[in-house]
Amino acid sequence: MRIILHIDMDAFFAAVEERENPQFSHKPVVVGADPQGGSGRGVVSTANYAARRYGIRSAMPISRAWRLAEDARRRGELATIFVTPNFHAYEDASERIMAIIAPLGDRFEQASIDEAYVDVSSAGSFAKARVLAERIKRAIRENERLTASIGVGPNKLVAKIASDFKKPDGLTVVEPDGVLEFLAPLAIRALPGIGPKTETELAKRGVRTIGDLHNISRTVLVEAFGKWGDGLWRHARGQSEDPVSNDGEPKSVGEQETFERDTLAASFILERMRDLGAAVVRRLHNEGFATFRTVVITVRFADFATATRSHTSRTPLTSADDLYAESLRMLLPFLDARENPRRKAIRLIGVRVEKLARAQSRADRVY
Ligand code: TTP
Ligand code: MG
Repeated sequence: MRIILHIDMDAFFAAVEERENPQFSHKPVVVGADPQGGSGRGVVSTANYAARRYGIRSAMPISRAWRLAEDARRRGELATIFVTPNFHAYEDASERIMAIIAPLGDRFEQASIDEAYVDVSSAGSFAKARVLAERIKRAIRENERLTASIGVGPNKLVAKIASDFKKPDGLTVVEPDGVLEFLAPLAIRALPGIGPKTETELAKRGVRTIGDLHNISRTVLVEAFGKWGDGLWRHARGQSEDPVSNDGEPKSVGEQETFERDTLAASFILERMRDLGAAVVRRLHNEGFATFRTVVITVRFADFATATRSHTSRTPLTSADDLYAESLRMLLPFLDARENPRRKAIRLIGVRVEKLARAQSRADRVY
């Protein structure tokens, strides 16, 4: 029998900010781009639960979050605190949390900066797994002054859905014979890979909950969605064999952008490169990586001729500034005669980092 835990920190970036800034406590907090009084660009990274009451969510434009906060304030509710991300603080907390969790199971997989799976099959029973989950929550609370929500299930799929079931500070245990009953009332969006498109498609067939999905035959789902329909049928029943392991890890993280108009305006191109690099480093950190050594840039000209350059540093690089410095060195020659003698306009640039590494585990120091 397999027993899997999924641990997911509550409002992670915002919770770390609250911990570091006692004056934030009990106030709505939004971590994200600078709102610049409502005209800021960029998005919300996360909002604490007080700010979510105003409708503020991850990935929402920061300008919209600002308006929602202003509306709330005008209604006489608490003013919202906006902070820009301090990735180092989140990584430090993440590292220490992972070091608490990793040694407690048979296998461990960090799934993002704030979530992890642990295979605890050797605990032998769901009752013992629950005790372990309680211990993990307590250790995180006592050592980090942060809360986590944990799901316990017979596989990763059910454990993940269970960790999301009661948030914040939740613990939900779903035993094998309770899986169907647990899933049935949930909205189909709780299943991985169901986006707005599939949701609309299924709503046309009267399917809103996972229970509704149970009433549709495997054949009909395969006819409607192909091979993925079969996965949907299995997921709706909480079936998944996915092992807890770090094998499927990304080997690189990259971003690219096609400009609205082909250009050779250096200040514009450099600014875009800086933003792309910042986005790459953000994603890198969100995936739980701390460093990279290789930087690859791509330049595509108006005539679609495409060049790539790469450089591997001997020492690990960590920040958006490091990445910008490296990419700049390789990009500049494409803006002048060195790599671009005919001064062709540029259509697209991209930047990617490779040779990724997680921060070193501190398990031995924590315990
Ligand atoms: P999540 O675990 O998805 O969100 P959360 O921890 O803030 O809230 P919840 O209590 O619902 O788990 O993501 C973890 C962190 O990753 C989050 O604190 C900030 C970051 N993040 C982004 O930067 N952008 C995003 O769109 C999302 C979803 C998360
Ligand atoms: Mg979380």
